[in-house]
Amino acid sequence: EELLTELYDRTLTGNGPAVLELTRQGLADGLGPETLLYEALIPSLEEVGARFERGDFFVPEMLIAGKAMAGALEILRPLLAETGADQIGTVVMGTVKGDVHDIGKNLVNIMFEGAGFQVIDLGVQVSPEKFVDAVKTHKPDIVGFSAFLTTTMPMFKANINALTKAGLRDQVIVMVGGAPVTQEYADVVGADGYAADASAAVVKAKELIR
Ligand code: B1M
Repeated sequence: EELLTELYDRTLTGNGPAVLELTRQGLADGLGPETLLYEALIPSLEEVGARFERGDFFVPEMLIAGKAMAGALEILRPLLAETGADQIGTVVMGTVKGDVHDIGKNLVNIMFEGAGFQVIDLGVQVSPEKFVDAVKTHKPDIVGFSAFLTTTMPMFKANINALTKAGLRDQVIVMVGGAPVTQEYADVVGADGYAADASAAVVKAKELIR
């Protein structure tokens, strides 16, 4: 599919307007939102990351590619979240302190909404105190922590410790995820659930609230 290749290329070079146009065009041509996501946008950002690691891309390139993808995600959001599913639970989500990556977290939120969860998004750089306050206020079924850097993953443990100290650990299911996170790491910090991507996160969440 030519359009998917072009969408991949334009995301890679961070051409925001072209990415928006191609996303709209793809939908008009009958391509599903999942196809655009999993066959163009996400693979393109993976390549951006690979180029960054090799030193072929720098932070500005990573930033504009991320912005281009975020724009496309806003077009896809209503389509991915619209299923008419019954409300099945509440999730508080945030990217941990020290970490500004939010595209993956936002995608998880969209999928949660599509599955019938009410999502309270605390944004990025969320401190343990802020997570604790939100759990107290909203009494969610699940609290989700995203971390995208090996240097910010230890915040999972800090967040869990803060919940324990506040006497809330037993009242909420803790889920963790993000690019460098593994099931092993999730087990080590004492999380209740881990998922590698947004679709798996929904499956896991449904399993855990049962
Ligand atoms: Co940064 N970055 N970045 N970055 N960035 C990564 C994450 C990196 C892997 C790139 C690389 O080297 N290959 C690398 C981390 C290496 C590591 O620690 N192991 C990295 C780095 C090093 C950095 C900086 C330190 C660079 C620097 O300044 N020298 C810096 C850190 C800033 C900070 O946070 N303090 C930085 C900055 C940035 C930008 C701001 C420029 C931009 C972010 C824009 C934004 O998010 N608004 C950016 C980008 C775009 C990336 C890459 C290229 C793409 C991330 C992305 O959106 N992917 C990324 C490379 C990569 O991931 N391969 C990279 C698409 C997204 C859909 O996937 O985020 O994995 P992902 O989310 C998935 C899953 O992880 C999962 O579901 C999501 C959807 O399927 N998931 C969950 C996520 N949260 C979950 C929670 C769950 C369950 C599943 O339960 C609660």
